[in-house]
Amino acid sequence: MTILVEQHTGYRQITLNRPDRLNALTAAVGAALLAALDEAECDSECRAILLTGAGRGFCPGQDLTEVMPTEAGPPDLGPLLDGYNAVIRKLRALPLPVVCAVNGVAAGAGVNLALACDIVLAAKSASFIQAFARIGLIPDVGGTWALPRLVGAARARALAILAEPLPAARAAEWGLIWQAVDDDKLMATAHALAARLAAQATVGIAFTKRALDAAESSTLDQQLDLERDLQSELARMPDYAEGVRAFLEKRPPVFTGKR
Ligand code: T3D
Repeated sequence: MTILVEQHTGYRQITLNRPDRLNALTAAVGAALLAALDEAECDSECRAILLTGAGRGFCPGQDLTEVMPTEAGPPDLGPLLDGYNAVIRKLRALPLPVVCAVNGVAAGAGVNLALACDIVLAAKSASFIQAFARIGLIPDVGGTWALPRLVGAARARALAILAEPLPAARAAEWGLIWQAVDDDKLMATAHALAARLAAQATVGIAFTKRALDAAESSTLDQQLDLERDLQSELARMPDYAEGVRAFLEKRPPVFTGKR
């Protein structure tokens, strides 16, 4: 199995599972990941996702043994990238929060897969390498989009062109990820976060994702209108009623995540 899916109360853990190759991506892994995300979305009990990797690495990007130029000619990377891009689009549009626990080195498309998730934690021993320049490519699967937005133009350019490893602690300091965590605490921290998110107001989180993504290409006027519309819709949701009631009754809210 190239990926593993585990059910937990309120969330699913998806684990990239090719540890002998540090969980390198193939077309089949991309398709399995997409199917797992589709299934999670269709499960009304699933209110968050935790993505991680098996073994000592998170993901070193494309499995390079599968895209070797041969005497017959160069590989056609277009269809392969269409498959990975579908996963990136899915992660961004998923109406569920996605936590990524980067358990070890992330390189190439593996970095940009992590950056498409909503909250990225990394083990302190992990590092992020935009390795593409080492093999004559550009950052793909959303890398050129995400990098400057997360760390600014100067750092994005140096990371992309130099392809040097960025240690997890510095990645957090620069705003590439949310938090660097002691190695032995990573998975416990990630599970606690996924469980916490699974108990939050799910539709509110989905709308927050939508609004923040829309803001990347909106004017202030457009964004103000979108916020008004989404907020008006949320005010009709049971979780809003519960949140206000719980506040007034001085107790923790019990959100259902239902519409
Ligand atoms: O090309 C296209 O289709 C377009 C799409 C491109 C998207 C991309 O992701 S391009 C970028 C591809 N990735 C890389 O260039 C990174 C390659 N890997 C590395 O540079 C290093 O492995 C790491 C820095 C990530 C980790 O180094 P280290 O020393 O911790 O581990 P290692 O010994 O290099 O790797 C362990 C094993 O995993 C090793 O196999 P072996 O020798 O034990 O049998 C290694 O070959 C394998 N492995 C690591 N990365 C890949 C890989 N096998 C296939 N593809 C990989 N990307």
